[in-house]
Amino acid sequence: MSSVMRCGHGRTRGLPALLVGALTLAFALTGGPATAAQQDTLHELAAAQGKYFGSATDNPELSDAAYAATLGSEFGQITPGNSMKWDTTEPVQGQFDFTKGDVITAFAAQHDQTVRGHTLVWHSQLPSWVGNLPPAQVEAAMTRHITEEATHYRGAVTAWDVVNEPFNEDGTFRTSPFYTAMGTDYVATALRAAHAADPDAKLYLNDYNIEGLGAKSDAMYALVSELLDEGVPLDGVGMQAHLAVQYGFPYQMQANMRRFADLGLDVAVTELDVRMQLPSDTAKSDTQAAYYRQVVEACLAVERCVGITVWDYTDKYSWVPSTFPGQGAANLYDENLLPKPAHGAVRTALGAGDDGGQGGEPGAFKAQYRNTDASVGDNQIKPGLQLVNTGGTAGDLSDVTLRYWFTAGNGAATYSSWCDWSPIGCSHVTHRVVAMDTPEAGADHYLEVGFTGGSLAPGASTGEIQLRLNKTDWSAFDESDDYSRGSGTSYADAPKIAVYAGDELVWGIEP
Ligand code: G2I
Repeated sequence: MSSVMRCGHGRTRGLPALLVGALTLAFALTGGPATAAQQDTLHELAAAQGKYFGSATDNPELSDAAYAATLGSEFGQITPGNSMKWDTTEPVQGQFDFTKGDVITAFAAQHDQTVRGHTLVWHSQLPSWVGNLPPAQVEAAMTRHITEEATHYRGAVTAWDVVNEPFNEDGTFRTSPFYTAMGTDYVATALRAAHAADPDAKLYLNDYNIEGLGAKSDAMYALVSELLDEGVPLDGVGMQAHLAVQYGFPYQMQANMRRFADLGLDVAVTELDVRMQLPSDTAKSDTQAAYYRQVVEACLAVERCVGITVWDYTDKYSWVPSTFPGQGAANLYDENLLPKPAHGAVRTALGAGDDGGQGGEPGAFKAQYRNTDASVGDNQIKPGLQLVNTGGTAGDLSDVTLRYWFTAGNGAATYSSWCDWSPIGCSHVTHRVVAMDTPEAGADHYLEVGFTGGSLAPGASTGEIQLRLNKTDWSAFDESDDYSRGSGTSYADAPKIAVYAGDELVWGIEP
């Protein structure tokens, strides 16, 4: 069966000057090296350096398919943001509920990820019954809680934040039901109980504002030194790293990590984010990217720094705006799950692009689709497509193609295809109809869309490409069963539209 490629008639609409400028720039970088392998994920880059790269997550977010896809693919470790906390796991004394945490560990198992358990003993998100216990009963309640939870998650949780946030800012011990009942001994008691329940888990103390040298990290240093001297089971220190553009980078983070490492402890960055006063602008975004980069560099420079966890990867699910009104934009990906400059900075710091001179990596892309054609039985098929660069580096478009699959039905076996409009200019868009050698359900042909060259900046989209095709005898289609067709009339991620970089499938599922 023959297939036909025809040029579209470029119907160009007026564009705002700013947009035209941005697109001209985006398309200035034509050419570039041929691409061969799919872009490494953040975790793959970190793993190549002997570290993990992880993200916090939470149960409600997992029903967001696009969110879960990136969580499952880009990260090698996850931490439940809430689901293993005391108020969730033992809301009533002696009544344990691990349902939510089990969802997290199952997700991790499915995606070959490790899990950091967070957290066994903390003054916050603590059910009121604990605070209401007579002090003499708190130790038994704490030990029981730790024992039940750490036993339940044996094998599924590789590291525990056993005690979270034990210190005030000045380095004194924070008051809590545990401190009130047991004094500073509660920390050693908690660690021993966790070790007894799961001897294989790495046990951590975790806190914020201990990333740099200072009174609070000095207090943590003194505590862990003492615990180690006493032979208390302790494997590491977690530095949360909730940073803010307006407060500066932690003082001497690398030196601080190193002093803990020199005690024989692991160090982990456990909750990294970098918030800012909204709205974001270029200067704040640049500072944020620099802070993320500096954290990665500090961890890479200290062998005992085992990995980095971001406190969720997207602004869509950040804890920041509700806690610090007017602040936000703290994460590596924006609210639309598109990578921000900080993402590129992390990738670069992790060594992306160090390809030994073998040539660049293909871009990471996704396809979005909207239905611009309500009629399933007329003589034209009119998909709206857009291509988004989901990677941290500019994506070379010269060998990128998209496929939209459909069934031809009766009539002529030759086609015309058209690009009706796109902000990138239809003259940059190529398209043709291809007959499949082996038809599949809902697919015996596909519309293939490509580009004459150019590149897409990290996070950028081509914007809408309005496409149209017909048989040369203008006979009707039946689109109702077409593989790639969707009914949504606004743009959404389209897994049934494939994106290829060269021969390699980089997005979507083929029929
Ligand atoms: O506050 C940021 C983090 C600081 N270090 C310890 C972490 O455990 C802490 O995580 C946050 C969670 O990310 C938030 O999601 O802890 C907050 C509470 O301390 C969590 O927020 C709570 C809300 O305050 C509740 O209203 C809500 O019911 O999340 C709960 C579950 O969505």
